[in-house]
Amino acid sequence: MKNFFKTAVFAAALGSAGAAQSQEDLTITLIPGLTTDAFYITMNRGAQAAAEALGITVNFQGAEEFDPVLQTPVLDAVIGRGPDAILIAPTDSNQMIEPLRRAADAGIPIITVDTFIGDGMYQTGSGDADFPLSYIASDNIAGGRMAARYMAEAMGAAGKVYVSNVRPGISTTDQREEGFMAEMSENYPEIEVLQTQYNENDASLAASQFQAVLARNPDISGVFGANLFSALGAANGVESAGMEDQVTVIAFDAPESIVNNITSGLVDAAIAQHPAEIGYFGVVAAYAALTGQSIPTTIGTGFTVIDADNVDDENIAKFIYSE
Ligand code: T6T
Repeated sequence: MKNFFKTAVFAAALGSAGAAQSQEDLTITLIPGLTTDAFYITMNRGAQAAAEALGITVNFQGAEEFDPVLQTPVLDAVIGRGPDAILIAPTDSNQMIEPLRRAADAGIPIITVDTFIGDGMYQTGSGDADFPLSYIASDNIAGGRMAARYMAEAMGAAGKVYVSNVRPGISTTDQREEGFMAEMSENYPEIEVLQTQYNENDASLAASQFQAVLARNPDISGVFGANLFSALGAANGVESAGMEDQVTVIAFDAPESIVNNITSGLVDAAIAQHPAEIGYFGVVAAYAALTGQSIPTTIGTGFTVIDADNVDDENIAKFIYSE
């Protein structure tokens, strides 16, 4: 059966199943990219707030590292327990397609949060990865562009920078890098962007990579840490080298430690995502689908830029991630 027809049949089945089941009995499982990351801990806080508001259950279950090889058995175990819906941050846009198809084939509706599979265009009737019902996330290309603009302004629009990133194949961090590169090449011809350094989500590796880039480029003037661990590592590397005054650090994500680094002047700005919003609206979207409502195929959430000017503002506190 073509994907499109499968989806249509699935949506019809979902409507009647939703109507038949008592709403209080609904159980949704949220599978994060990894369990020990303040970004996903905050997402779960939002998900639990929505679960409480709706009187349903949301379970949080995931692997300890951001790795499709570790996420797949977690997903298979969740499929075996048969929740009413799965919210998942797929850890690889291609490698998680087949594991997620097993959930869809078992009749479990899927919504992806934070990251996507395929090209992130769902319910289109084309491609082999359009079967999730919705994608709820930050606009990561726009976020990468924002990071580039903050970097360029802090550096006086000239100098040498690089991106510290996790690994290719992750939709979010790929798009941040893409947005960052596009903004730099379109608008800042005097900024040279060096080769990206991939750190496997390991802050220590990201820190030592800064030392290696510095050894090759003593005039390095900026690092963009494209996610929480990349940013932490980049900041630590800059600090160990005593280069705070020469190097601009722009962080994606806003855990407490990065916010402290803004206060101390080590990090110039953090692009804070709104993970609690992603979790909250993920659960609401799943609930809506399970109770027979139609839902948007994408829901975009916002950003808040934290820098020295607003870091102590009381309205900013809610955007700092929970640990
Ligand atoms: O930046 C977030 C998330 O958006 C990304 O997909 C993976 O890394 C984080 O979880 C931060 O560590």
